[in-house]
Amino acid sequence: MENGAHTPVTLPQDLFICIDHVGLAVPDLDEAIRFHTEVFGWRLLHRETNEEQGVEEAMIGTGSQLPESAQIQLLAPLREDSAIGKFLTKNGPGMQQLCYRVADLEHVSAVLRERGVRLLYPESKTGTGGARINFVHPKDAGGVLLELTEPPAAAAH
Ligand code: V0V
Repeated sequence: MENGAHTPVTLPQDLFICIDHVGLAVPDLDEAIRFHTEVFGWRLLHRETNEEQGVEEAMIGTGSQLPESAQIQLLAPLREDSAIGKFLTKNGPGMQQLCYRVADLEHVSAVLRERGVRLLYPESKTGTGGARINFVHPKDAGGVLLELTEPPAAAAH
């Protein structure tokens, strides 16, 4: 090193806050909620229909308050030609996605695109509870469909 000067070190910056949830494709939402609450003891935290994504979904958790709660998202198809409908036809019920929480989806999307990672949508879409969401193609994430979610400001940690 010249003149004993320190070379500036660029530390990696965190892109992801935590695992927000794991998504399971299920054929019947009511039956899946019943099974996961009655047999596994999860709590039903939230339920909604997302027409654009073609899903009826429920968030179940280990507690009513984040960040203590671990979350699983149960995803049932509204239509056969939806992402979940096609997944069920091809694979049957099971793990469909892994979702990372981010603080700034636009920033993280820009960084990932710059690094050659394909995001499925040019602009973010609306996800559970009003979150902003996008997805990384499974071919660019080691065979895992990766969702990125930026929770609404009030719910963010
Ligand atoms: C497909 N592939 C997967 C996969 N789906 N790999 C891992 N996990 C998955 N879930 C693989 C598949 O095996 C193929 O590999 C390749 O990707 C292309 O698959 P495909 O069958 O030709 O493609 P499609 O038409 O099934 O589309 C796959 C994608 C689609 C990922 C593009 O599912 C999509 O747009 N997903 C994003 C939206 C979504 O999932 N919405 C539902 C959740 P080979 O065979 O070529 O090697 S909505 C949600 O999460 C909400 C509302 C929320 O969280 O708030």
